[in-house]
Amino acid sequence: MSTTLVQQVQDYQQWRDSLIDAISSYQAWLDDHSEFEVQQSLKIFDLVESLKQDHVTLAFVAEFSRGKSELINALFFADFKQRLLPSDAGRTTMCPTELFYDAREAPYIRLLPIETRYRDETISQLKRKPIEWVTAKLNLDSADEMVEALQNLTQTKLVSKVEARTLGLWDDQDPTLQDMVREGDKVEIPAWRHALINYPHPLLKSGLAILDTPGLNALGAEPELTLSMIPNAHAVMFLLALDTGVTKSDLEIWQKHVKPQAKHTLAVLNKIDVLWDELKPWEKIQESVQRQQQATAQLLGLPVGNVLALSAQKALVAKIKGDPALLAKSGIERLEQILAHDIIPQRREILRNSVTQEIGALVLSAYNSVRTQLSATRREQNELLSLSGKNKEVIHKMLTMLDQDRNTYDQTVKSFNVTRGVITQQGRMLINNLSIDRLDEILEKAHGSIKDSWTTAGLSRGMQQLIRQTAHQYKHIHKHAKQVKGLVDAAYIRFHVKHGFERRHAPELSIDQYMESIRALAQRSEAFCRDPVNIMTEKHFLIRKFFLSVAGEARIIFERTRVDCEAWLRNVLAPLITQINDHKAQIERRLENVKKIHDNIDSLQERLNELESLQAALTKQLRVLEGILTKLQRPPEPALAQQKTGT
Ligand SMILES: Nc1nc2c(ncn2[C@@H]2O[C@H](COP(=O)(O)OP(=O)(O)O)[C@@H](O)[C@H]2O)c(=O)[nH]1
Ligand SMILES: [Mg+2]
Repeated sequence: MSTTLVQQVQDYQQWRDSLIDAISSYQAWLDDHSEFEVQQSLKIFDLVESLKQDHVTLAFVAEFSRGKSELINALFFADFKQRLLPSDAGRTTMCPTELFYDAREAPYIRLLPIETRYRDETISQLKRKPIEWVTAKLNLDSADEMVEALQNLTQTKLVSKVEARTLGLWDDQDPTLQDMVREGDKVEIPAWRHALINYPHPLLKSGLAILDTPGLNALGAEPELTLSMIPNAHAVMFLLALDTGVTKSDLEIWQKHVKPQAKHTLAVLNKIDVLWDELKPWEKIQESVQRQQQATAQLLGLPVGNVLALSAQKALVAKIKGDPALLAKSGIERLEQILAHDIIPQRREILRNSVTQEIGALVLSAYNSVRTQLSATRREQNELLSLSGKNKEVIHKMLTMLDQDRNTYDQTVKSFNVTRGVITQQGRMLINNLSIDRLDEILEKAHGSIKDSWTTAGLSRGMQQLIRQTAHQYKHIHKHAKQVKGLVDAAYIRFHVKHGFERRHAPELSIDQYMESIRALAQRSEAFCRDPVNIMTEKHFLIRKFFLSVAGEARIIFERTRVDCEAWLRNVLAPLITQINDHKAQIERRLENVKKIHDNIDSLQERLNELESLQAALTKQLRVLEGILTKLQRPPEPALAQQKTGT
C-alpha cells in the first residue's frame, strides 16, 4: 500500500482527534463556567459522537466480474497476504457489502437475509435492528477462518420463479435476468441482501469506509443504493474490464447509477494485464492502453485524468510478494495517489467547515463575552482609581448615577423579555413545521396521490406532491426564521445604542441544502420513472420499494433540517443573552464597589486588588478559548505539505 495513502488517512484521523480534543477542551471550559447552557453541552456531545463516527466512504460500483472486490483487496487488504474479499471466477460477492471499523463492537460479519425484502423497512432502518441480521464473530488470528467467514458473501439459493417474483427479484419479461435461470422452474438468487463487516484494519480504523456492490441486478433491485448509499459516498470508483470491453450493461450502470449521483467519480479500466504480451514491445502495449483510456474518457464524458488503467490482480500479487517492479507495472499507484491527495483532503475540508461552523460560533461567542468582561473590568479599575482622594459627596453622586443606570438597564431588559417571548413563540412555530407528525402528513399525502396505483405514473405524481409540500413547509420555516432574525437584530441595535453593547448580527439560518437534497431525490425518482424498463414492465413491487426508500431518505433529510434549526435557534439568542447577563452582573458589581467605598474609603485598595485578580482569571480564560479557536481553525498542514513534495 502506498505510504501516502496510509499517511493521508492517518493524518485525517489525527486531525479528527485534535478536533475532538479542541471540542472537549471547550466542554471542560464550559463545565468550569457553568453560566452557559446545559443544552450546549448536549449539542457538543452529539458533535463529538458524530465526529468519532465520521467516515470517508468509497463506493465501488460496476457490473459483476469487473474486479471490484479484487481492487478493494489490492488497495486495502494486501497486508493480509490473502484475498480477503472473495474474488474468483464464479465465486463473487453477491450482495452489497460495507466494510468499516466500529470500536464499540468486536470484529464481525453481519448478513441480512434476502427474505427481509418482503418487509417495508429500508436497510438503514434494519441496521438499527441487529436481531434481523445473522452475525458471526471474526477470528482475526486465523486467516483461514476469516476467508471462510467471508465466503458467505458469495452464497446464493435456488428458489421458484414465483418466490423470486414476490421478492421483487424476478420478472418474466426482463431479458437481462435470464442468466439467473437454473434447472426447471428454479432461479438462483443471492442468499443475503446486505452485509456489514466490522474489521480493525488500520485504514478502516482511521475512518475509511468501503461499499462494494455486486452488479446491475442488485443495483436495480435495491433502490436505497441508488437513492442514498451511492450519492452519499464521497467518491465512486466505476470499473470497466479489458477482457469484456464496454458492454451494454456497463453503460447502463454508468448512466443510471453513477453519472447522475456521484460527487467524485473515477473510472478504472481494469485487467490491463490481459494485454501484456512478452512478444510485444512494452511501448506498444502502453500505447494501446492509452488509446483505450482516451476512448473510455470520451465515451463516459470524463476528463482523461479521471480514467485510470490498472491491473488489480497484478497489484495484489505484487504487494503480497513484495515485487516493486510488478507493482509499478500494475498501475495501482496512480489511483492511490488520487485517493490520498484529492479525495481524503476534500472530505476533511467539508468536515472542517461544518464543525467550525457549529462549534466555532459557540466558542467565538464565549470568547467575545470574556473579552467584553475583561474590558469592563479595566473601565471599572479606572473608575475606582478616579475616586481615590475624592470626598464623600463626589462618591455619593457617582452612586446615584450608577443607580440610575441600573434602572434604565432593567427597563430595557424588561422590554426585551417581551421580545424574547415572541422569539420563543416564533421558534416553536418554526420547529412545528418539522415535527414527525407533519412529515407523516406530507408522506401520507404523497402516498395518497399514488392511490395504490404502484406505477411509474403514480410514483411520479407522488414525488411531485412530496416536493410541493416540502417546498411549502420550508417557505414557512424561512418566514419564521426571518422574523426571529429581525427581532434579534433589532434588540442588538437597541442594546448597542442605549447601553454600548458591541454591535452584532444574528446568524442566517441556512437550510437550503436540505431542500436541494429533496429536489435531488425527486430527480432520481423522475429518472427512475422515465426508465423504459420500469415503464414497460411496471414492477409494482419495485416501485413500492422505491417509494418507501424515498420516504426513508426524506425522513433523514427532515431530521437533519430539524437538528440544524434547533441549533440555530439556540445560537441565535445565546450571545445576546450572555451579553445581557454579563452587563447586568457588571452594573451590580460597580454599584457594590462604589457603595463599599462610600461607606469606607479605606476599602478602595482592597477593591482594586480584587479587580486585579478577576482580570488575571479572565485573561487566563481568554488564552484557553484562543487556543481552542486556533485548533478548530487550523488547516490540515501535514497533508498540504505532502501534496507539494508528492512523495
Ligand atoms: N486478469 C485479471 N483478472 C482479474 C483482475 N481483477 C480481477 N480479475 C478476475 O476477475 C474476476 C472477477 O473479479 P471480482 O473482483 O470478483 O469482480 P467483481 O464482481 O467486480 O467484484 C475474478 O476471477 C478475478 O480473479 C485483473 O486485474 N486481471
Ligand atoms: Mg465482488
